[in-house]
Amino acid sequence: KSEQFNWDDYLKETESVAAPLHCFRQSRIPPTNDFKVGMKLEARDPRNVTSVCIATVIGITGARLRLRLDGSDNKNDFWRLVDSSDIQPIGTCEKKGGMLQPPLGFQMNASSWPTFLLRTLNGAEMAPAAFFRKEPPKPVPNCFKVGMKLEAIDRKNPYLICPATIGDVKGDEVFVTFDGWRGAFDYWCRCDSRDIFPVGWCSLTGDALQPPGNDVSITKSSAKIQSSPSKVTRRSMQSPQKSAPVPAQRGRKPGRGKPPGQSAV
Ligand code: MLZ
Repeated sequence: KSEQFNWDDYLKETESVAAPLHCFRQSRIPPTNDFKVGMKLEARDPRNVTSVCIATVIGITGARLRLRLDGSDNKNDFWRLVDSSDIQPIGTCEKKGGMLQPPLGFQMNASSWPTFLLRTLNGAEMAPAAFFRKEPPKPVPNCFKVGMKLEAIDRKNPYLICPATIGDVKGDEVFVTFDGWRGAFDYWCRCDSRDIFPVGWCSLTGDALQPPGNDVSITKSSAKIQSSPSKVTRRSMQSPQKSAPVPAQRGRKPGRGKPPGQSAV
């Protein structure tokens, strides 16, 4: 097995198909990312979604920004696409008659917020309005089918985009299963979620697509794994049981949807 992950080979190996582009709420050509580290913008607080806060661009990855809310800690960074409706230029909130809020977990006394806000915006480099892209329209209806392949954000490690398979479909929702991780990272999301991407997305944006986990075809390759010490180490280090035991199975309906580990070879 070659170390470099290649979708064409992988789709053949797994005898599966990529979910069609029109199923996703993503632009056909990923939006260009002109943002620079240090720029400030307004962002919806992911932990308190009715609040609009000031955020700073901490990093750039493909079509996404790594964001940190001003006045918050460095443990709650989040990632947003440049065409996300969760971000907007500074001034937008006020223009709409809203008020900028301190983030959940604001590290200072709440009474110091107005002063903090003035200071944080003073002399700040504000991201130009032209850098924000329009969010693509919602795809209707849900056209995903069980077994289709995609690239999806690992919500437990949101900087990672990984190969995934549709494990189940129910109404407007899909069950995203991560190949080779035995269900530990799987989740249900709406079919118009901004966290799922068509096959090939990462190669277009320059993001590093994570290779599938090592728990591929547990039964078939178990003998091989035992005989190879390096594999045992890698496997146990990444073992989903260690990092995330039972809760990942929540929401998974018994009987339906292939266990991702076993479906991929
Ligand atoms: N090294 C971490 C990341 C796993 C990422 C899985 N993505 C589907 C772990 O083993 O928990």
